[in-house]
This record gives sequence, C-alpha cells and structure tokens, in this order.
Amino acid sequence: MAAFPEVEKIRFEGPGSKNPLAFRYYDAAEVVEGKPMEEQLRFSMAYWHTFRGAGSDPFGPGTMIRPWEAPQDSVENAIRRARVAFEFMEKLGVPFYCFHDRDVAPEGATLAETNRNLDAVVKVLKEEQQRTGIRLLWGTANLFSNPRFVHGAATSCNADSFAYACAQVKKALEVTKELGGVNYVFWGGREGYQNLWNTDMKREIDHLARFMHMAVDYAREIGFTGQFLFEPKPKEPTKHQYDFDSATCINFLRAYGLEKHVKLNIETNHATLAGHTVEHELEVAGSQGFLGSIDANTGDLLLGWDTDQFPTDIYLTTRIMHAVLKYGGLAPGGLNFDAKVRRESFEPIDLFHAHVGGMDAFARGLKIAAAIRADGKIASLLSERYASWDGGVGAEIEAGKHDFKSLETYMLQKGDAAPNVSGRQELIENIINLYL
Ligand code: XLS
Ligand code: NI
Ligand code: NI
Repeated sequence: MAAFPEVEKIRFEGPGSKNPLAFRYYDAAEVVEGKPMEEQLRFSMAYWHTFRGAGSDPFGPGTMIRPWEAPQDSVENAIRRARVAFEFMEKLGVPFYCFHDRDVAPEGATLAETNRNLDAVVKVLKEEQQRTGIRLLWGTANLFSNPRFVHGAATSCNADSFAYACAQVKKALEVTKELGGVNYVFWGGREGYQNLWNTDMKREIDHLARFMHMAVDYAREIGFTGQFLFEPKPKEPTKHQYDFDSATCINFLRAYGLEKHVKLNIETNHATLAGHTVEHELEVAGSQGFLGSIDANTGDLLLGWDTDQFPTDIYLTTRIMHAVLKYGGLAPGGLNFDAKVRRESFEPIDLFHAHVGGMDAFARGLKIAAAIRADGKIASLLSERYASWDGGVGAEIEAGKHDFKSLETYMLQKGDAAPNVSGRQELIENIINLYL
C-alpha cells in the first residue's frame, strides 16, 4: 500500500506553475554549463532526517506523524520504512540517498545480531535500488548515539569503544560496497573533547588517523573504490571537535598521510557554526583539491545551533553553486539534503514541500551562478584586481625569479609601491543582484 497515495510523481511545470507539488526551476534534463541539471546537482535524500527524524528537541519529544511506523522498531518495521522511503524518493525524483548504518536497521543485543538486522534491511534496499534506479551517494556509520560512544569512538579513551567502532565501520564499508555506494563519509560525531584536563589530545588525534588508515586499507582489501569524505563540524556535540573546519581537516589529513584518500564533505550549517560562510569552506577545500561533496542545509542565525533546515535562500544556493561550477562539479559527490522539517511541520506531506523547495532553490542557484559566470563581469573585475601579477615584477616573483635582495633593489629604485585600486565590493554586490 502506498504511503503517499495523494502524491503523484513531482514534475517540472515551469516558473508560472501554482502547483505546490511541482518544480518551477528544477528540470532534471535541462542542460546548464554543458550538463543536465540532474548531473550538476546530484541531489540526495538523508535517511536519518527524512525517515528517522521524530521532531524532538531539548524541550520535548517527537511530533512527527508517520503512519508507517510501528510503536516499537524492529527489522520488519525497518523494512516497511525502507519501502516507504523509496516510494518517497521515486515520487520526488532524487537520484541518490545517504544513510548511517543505524538509520536503516535497529541495533540488536550483540554486534552479530545488529549485523544480521542490517543485512536483512540492506537486502531490501538493494532490491528497491534495482527497482527504481536510485543510488547510494554515501554510506556512513553512526558512532555517536549509543552510550558506548559517550567519550567518542575513534578518539575514545576506552580502547574497546575504538575497537567496536572499527568493527562497525568494517561492516558499514561492506554494506556501502554491496549497495554500490559512490562515497563513504566520516563525520566526527563525538570525536572531540569537553575538558582538556581529562584529555590526551595528541593520543586521541593519532587514534583518529589510525582509524581512518584502517578504513582506507580495508576498503582497498574488499575492492571498495568509492571516495572517502571527512565532514568538518566545529562543535556539537563536543565543545571542541577535532574536525573543526575545512582548514583543520585538511591539515589533519596531510599531517597523517591521508590526503590521497580522503576529501571533504562540506555542510552549510557547520560552516556557519565555525564562524565561516559555506562559500569560504568550499573555497578552502576546492582550492586545495579537497572538494568532495556537500551537505545542503542551513541554520537559523537567531538560534545558533545545528538546526539543519532546508535551504530556500536563493542568494545562498547561488553562492554554493558558483563554487561548485568553479571547481568543475561535485561528482562523485552530490548535494545531500542533510536537512529536516521543523518540529511544527509534522505531517508527511511536509517532507515533500521541504525537498521540492530545496531542489528548486538549488536549481535557481545553479542557473543564476551559470548566468553570472557567462556574463563574466565579476570574473573580469577579479582578474583586473590581480593584474599586477600578470606582468612586470609580479610575474617575475611568481616565476621564482626574485629574492629579498632583488626586490629591495627594485623598490629602492622605484621609491614606493604603485597606488592601490578600489576593491569595488558594492559594485560586485550590485552586479550579483542583477541576476537574482
Ligand atoms: C551532523 C552531521 C551528520 C553527518 C553524517 O551534524 O551533519 O548528519 O552528515 O553523520
Ligand atoms: Ni552532515
Ligand atoms: Ni550537521
């Protein structure tokens, strides 16, 4: 029986449509900068928010009405939920989804039983993938909910918690491979600390690197060829997360020899929590060759925690897509809606409204970013700003033809630096507004 009988497949109806369950801008087949939108955007649904999010917050329990859920979770319930998830994704028209191991199947009394539960549901996920053609963008392991990970997983003070995490990721990698997952994500969960007095930071970070190396080695052993991704987040749940932001993660990967194996999965709201913009994080990653994938959501600046709302701000999606186009696209990564409907939006249909709005916002952002790039005004302002490096002493410095002594001679002769030119920030902002 269908869970959403009142919803037909969501279609592109164009900007004039008044139908709330239609796309106004997302036309999967429309070509933008040489690729169909579907390939540029690579949308993915996050299983944990959309199918496991109950709507609880620190002040009250869940509010979501989900008629397909039984009061008690079980493998049977998880299988029913998986079928509903695929009905939802198929009607929505997203090509990908992502999950944590514990989102899709319940934990058992022992690791062996938990693995059996997972296998039973993965069988159904595989069937549904084959039926619909929907693919797994990435798999990951939940190494933060169970109290055994109270002190972290890969950075726990308890060696057994570390060992359990390794066993769990081993299985998650096998499952991701089985389902043809194109990436595998490490998000720190509780990998960080609350109090330095009881923390051996160096040892914990060394352990995190050991853990990632073991994952990379095991992936090679079983022939999993997906891209590994590390997801920066500065706080929550711990006060000091070891994966603070793009720069911190890149430094960690390089320091421990993981840079060839792992790229970054950048999340909008995590960037904000780190005091950055998402485009800053994308630029840090992209310019250093670490841009892997995006967790698309947004926070609420007045609330200040990881509210994971659906992105609807066109200016935001434009900036994100501008960065994506600049770095030649996201594949094998994608745009994963790591986003949830708010506690007050508790009816099943709200899941459609949220995703349709997010997809349309990104489609518009993509088209606007492509138009800005095609126009070229901002690009030429940017290159004019650096013109002094294109010839003369600038070009010589970049070519390695100078040292401190020769530059002193140059400046002593010249007397003073050439005058600066305006940065034209307001002009640039005005140009962007012409396209919004
Ligand atoms: C939490 C993270 C999480 C990861 C997957 O804040 O965003 O959802 O994306 O573990
Ligand atoms: Ni995320
Ligand atoms: Ni997050």
